[in-house]
Amino acid sequence: MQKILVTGGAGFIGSNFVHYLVANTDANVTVLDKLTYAGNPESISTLPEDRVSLVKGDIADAALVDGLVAESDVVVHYAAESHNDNSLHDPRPFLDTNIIGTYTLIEAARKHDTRFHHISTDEVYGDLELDDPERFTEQTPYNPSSPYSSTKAGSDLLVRAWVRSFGLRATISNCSNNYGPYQHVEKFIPRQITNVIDGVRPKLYGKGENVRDWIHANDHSSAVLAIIDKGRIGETYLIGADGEKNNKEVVELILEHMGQSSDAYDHVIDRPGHDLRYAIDSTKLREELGWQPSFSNFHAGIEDTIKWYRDNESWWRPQKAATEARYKEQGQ
Ligand code: NAD
Ligand code: TDX
Repeated sequence: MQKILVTGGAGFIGSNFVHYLVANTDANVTVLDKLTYAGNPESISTLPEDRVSLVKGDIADAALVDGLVAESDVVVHYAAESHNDNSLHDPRPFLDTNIIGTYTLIEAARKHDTRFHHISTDEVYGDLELDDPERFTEQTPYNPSSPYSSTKAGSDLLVRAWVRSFGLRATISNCSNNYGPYQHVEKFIPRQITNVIDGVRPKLYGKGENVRDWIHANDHSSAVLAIIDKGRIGETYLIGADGEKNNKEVVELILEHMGQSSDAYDHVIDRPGHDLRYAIDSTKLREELGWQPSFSNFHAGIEDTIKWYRDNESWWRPQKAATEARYKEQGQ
């Protein structure tokens, strides 16, 4: 039975992975999470206590991290400051967690020769034109735009250097935009769903032409497990499910599924440096590891997600007013 340390396991995607591990493996899971504004212990509180334990702490705390990594067979590193808009207003926590935190973890993994998987994002590759026939591949040069994506790029490069210089047994995955339950209401899809529940019109940045390549969080989790089981050490795998949609289409879809007129949204000021389009070519992951996404119907996935936010208001309500107050200050 493997002992897996999941950093950021009380966040959106990390908690999805912890649920996925409990359902699909016999692993024992320890979650290390600082429980920032983005972490919620309720996201994993229904899981059996003999399978999952939560340690509240910072991934940049070297002594704490050393002890936890020493007891683990595998580390899966999700913890991060994750929101682009926040990084534009206060970049410092992004450096502390995404750069120093990752450095602290890989130093411990090096010392204890522990298998390490680093979770990253397609945003490290910058953006594409709307009509570019190419998509991101593992060979695309790094070209991050925001403080968030530049710290994620920095953390990826640290992991690569530790593989080459110190023989760290690591893999990296760069995934596209995730959606599904337990996502913080600051993010695009849950923000708009909970706005509609509150009788507030959705807010579209700029013209709404920006394209994101959506993947259900469960498909991200199944891909990460495949990489841990079968991925080659030192390799990077791009994770995506061919889900390109522009933001306007997504807002219209949410409004339609929630019984509103599809034009009942407002345009607000654009995000500075707003990446235009992300698109992932996941051929390597599919051909080398035989992975396939199971959520191919975005409409059905959005419908389930809307239902989850309707049914789980107690999970998101405490964060909603403060999140909207922050956006209001920024004119968004
Ligand atoms: P999230 O903000 O929902 O969760 C982040 C979690 O990390 C929270 O539980 C938070 O408490 C924890 N955390 C933050 N700083 C910490 C620290 N210093 N020490 C310990 N824990 C800390 O983020 P998410 O959307 O679940 O993203 C998780 C990972 O996936 C990130 O590395 C992100 O870059 C990556 N990613 C996200 C997406 C996406 O669409 N959301 C896509 C690709 C990659
Ligand atoms: O109110 C909004 N209106 C709007 O038009 C918000 C919150 C966002 N947007 C736009 C900006 C983006 O084009 O929607 C798109 C998605 O925005 P976010 O949910 O903030 O995601 P994004 O910036 O694309 O980054 C996400 O995917 C990659 C995650 O937050 C990152 O952690 C991940 O690395």
